[in-house]
Amino acid sequence: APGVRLADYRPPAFLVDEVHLDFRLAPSSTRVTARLTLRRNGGGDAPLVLNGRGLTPIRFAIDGIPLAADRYTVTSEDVTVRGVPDAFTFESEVEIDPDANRALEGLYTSGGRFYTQCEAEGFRRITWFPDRPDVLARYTVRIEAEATYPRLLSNGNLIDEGKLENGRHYAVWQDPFPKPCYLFALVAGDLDLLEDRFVTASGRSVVLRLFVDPGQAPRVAYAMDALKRAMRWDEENYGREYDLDLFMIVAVRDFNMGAMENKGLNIFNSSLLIADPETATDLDYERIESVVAHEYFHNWTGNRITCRDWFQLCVKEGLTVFRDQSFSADMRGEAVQRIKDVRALRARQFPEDAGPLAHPARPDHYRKIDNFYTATVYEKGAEIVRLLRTLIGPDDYRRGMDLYFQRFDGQAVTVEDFISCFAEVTGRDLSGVLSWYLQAGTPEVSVTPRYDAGAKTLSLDLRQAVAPTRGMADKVPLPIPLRLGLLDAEGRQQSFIAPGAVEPTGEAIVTFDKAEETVTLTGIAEEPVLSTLRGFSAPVTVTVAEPGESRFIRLANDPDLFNRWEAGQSLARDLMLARVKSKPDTAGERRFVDALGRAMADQSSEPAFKALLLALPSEQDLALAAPPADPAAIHEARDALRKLAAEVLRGQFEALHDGLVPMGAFSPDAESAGRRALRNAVLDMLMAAGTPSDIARAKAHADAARDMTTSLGGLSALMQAGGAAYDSAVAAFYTRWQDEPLVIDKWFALQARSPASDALDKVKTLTGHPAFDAKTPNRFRALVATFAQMNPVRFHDPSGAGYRFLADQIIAIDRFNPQVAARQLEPLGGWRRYKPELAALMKAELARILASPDLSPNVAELAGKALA
Ligand code: DPP
Ligand code: ZN
Repeated sequence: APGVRLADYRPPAFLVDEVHLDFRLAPSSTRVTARLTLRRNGGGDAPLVLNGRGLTPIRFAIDGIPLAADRYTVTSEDVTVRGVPDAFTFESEVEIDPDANRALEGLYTSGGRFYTQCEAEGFRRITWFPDRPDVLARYTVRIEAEATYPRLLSNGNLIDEGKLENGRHYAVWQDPFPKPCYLFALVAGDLDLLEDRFVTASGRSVVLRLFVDPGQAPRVAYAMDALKRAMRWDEENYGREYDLDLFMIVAVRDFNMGAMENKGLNIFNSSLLIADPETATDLDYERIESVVAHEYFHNWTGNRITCRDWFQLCVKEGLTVFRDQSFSADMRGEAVQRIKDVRALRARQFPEDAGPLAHPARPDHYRKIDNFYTATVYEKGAEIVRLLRTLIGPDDYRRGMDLYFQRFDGQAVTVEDFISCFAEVTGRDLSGVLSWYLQAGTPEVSVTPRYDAGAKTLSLDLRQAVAPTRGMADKVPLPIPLRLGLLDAEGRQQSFIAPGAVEPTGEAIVTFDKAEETVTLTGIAEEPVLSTLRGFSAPVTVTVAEPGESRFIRLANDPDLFNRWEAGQSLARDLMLARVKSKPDTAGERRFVDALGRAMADQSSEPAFKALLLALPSEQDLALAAPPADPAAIHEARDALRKLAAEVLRGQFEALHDGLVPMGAFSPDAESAGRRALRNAVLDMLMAAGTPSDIARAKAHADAARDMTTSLGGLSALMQAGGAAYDSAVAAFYTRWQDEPLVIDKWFALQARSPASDALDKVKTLTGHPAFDAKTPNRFRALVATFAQMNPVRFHDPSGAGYRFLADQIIAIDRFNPQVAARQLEPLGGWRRYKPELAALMKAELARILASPDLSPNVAELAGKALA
């Protein structure tokens, strides 16, 4: 099938002013009547074309007159109506089957309730409509159902409700803000409610309602708290107030994505809303806080100002991720948050950008837009906004955002529109920022410092290059801001005079935008150690020509905590890669481990930061760093370094583990979470040695756990050793939590990460477990995606059995849920980075997927690209 191209964008031929929807809900036969008030946009006499998929048409009418059969043509994708006037109402009635909808797009059932998911193109599975984001309409929605569905919810304000005969009832909702149909939402069923209030900066009182499965209301208290903090934060940092009198969030068990920002009625995967100390990990709390904020922030960046077309997705997603990252940094500490965000970027976006699925943050063609909800659009998109803010400074960034909200409120915009606001307030040419959105690939930066002792200057020879990506051989140089500082040989900060400045400073931002450029810093007393790309000031890889010593100095002293962490990661990576090449640097390893020990003893640094220092680069990071990768050798090399650390630092680790025992009542705050993270991290490291006393320690850790973070920390430590202690702990965990679906997801995910040689057999057995259900995305991802993405040594089994398992699962789930199926392809798509024997097996499985009958366009697009 031909794809969609940005170059083919045309404004809509018809605009919709008003939409009246009427739902008569029934699980397998819901009737939807839609009345659209349409008018021609820009003249001409084109026929009316409305999207629709899987709809059973009952009737059509124009201006109240039934449409004759020769006036329209229905296909599997749309309806074309000929001879329509310039302004008219179009009415349609369809029947749909929500129970049979396991693609979870459009209107579907979960746990006997009704939910919708319309982004990107799900609304066309509900009714005939111009399903594109640049058609903004006012919605009035009437929902009618049996009394067994007590809550009837949609966007906006409730304007009417009542009882009908036969025990039926109805509700009518009206949303005063024009919106694209992807923001439509409907929920119906038996739900419990947690209610609160928020008073906005201008003094308006907003009712906040979180809806959950019966009995779960106390478990969304944290989400409610996060919501109120996010609402305040957006007022204080972006001047944005909430605009309706009611804000609702509904949790649903079966959901393809994380959460959805439907106007006034967010719908969340229950894993991102429900939490209590016993069942949720600190990571769950952290993600709930950030996703609640993310979806709330979309009310302005996404809803009030939306995308002109789906190519502009990053204009709402990249920007909103940057906003939620900034919020989390304010809530939890900037350095730790930044390290986590960069770690996620490198784990997900860098491989994407280096492989066959690489695409610009603003792509220019696609087959299925569902396939472009990617790390590049979201995470790299956020990095570009951050970089823009670094380039122009926080004050001009805020001025540009103010102008953006003022100028484009109520409109559907492009990336160019967004950038134009910052160009206007600064008077600067920001075309370089646009280039960041248009080019795929991670820029590689190299820095060669040259110190002139006589002149007291440091010249930096800077180079940048981006490897060619599909369809884009030549890249233009990009503006790259390098935040940098200098240390002396003892690790003390050295001042310097930045290019173009007169006063000495401790830190400066040097921006270079040419393929090669030399900049000179002056006034430097002694030969410096360079600390560059502080805070990861641009999404690039950077290589500095410097003595090996420099990283040790930064690891011990850099006032920029990101770079302190980075120095440790980089040292550990090189040491492990040396082992992969069978050239271990034992002296270097010992020196690194000693440095880690000193960092652990540093009383001035936070436990959360220490936990991040101890988390050595993952096997996936190492595979990316040194292609062609040999996952078995990487696994061994990583274990060896961890084992050395466990042996050398045993006393220190044991003391930390004993000293960090949680006391008092559980609190999800960042400081307490940091202590739990560090305690788990030292236990995990000790298990690399895995002596009988370590195993006993892990068992005691698990047995005494009163929170889920500690409990899973104990279990995963026991998993490293395997054996009876692990088996009985896993069985006991299931017995205890079998009635908590979100915890059982964790139980499946834990076992999928097992490094044991029989892990794949166990995973296969688990697909037959009574609690396994591939139709619930959370459960499917817990087992299958965790195995493929988080267990490299078993996934890349030399026999190819891991690849075969994943391919079988993708083919099976594609029959009913193409969106989720397509997202599982990434681990196979990276085949070029693996050693030839493995690459051949991975390719063969991709080819088998591609050849399987009745493949969805979602999977076909990505499997095809991965092989091309
Ligand atoms: N728009 C959603 C989000 O990223 C994804 N469905 O918030
Ligand atoms: Zn989003």
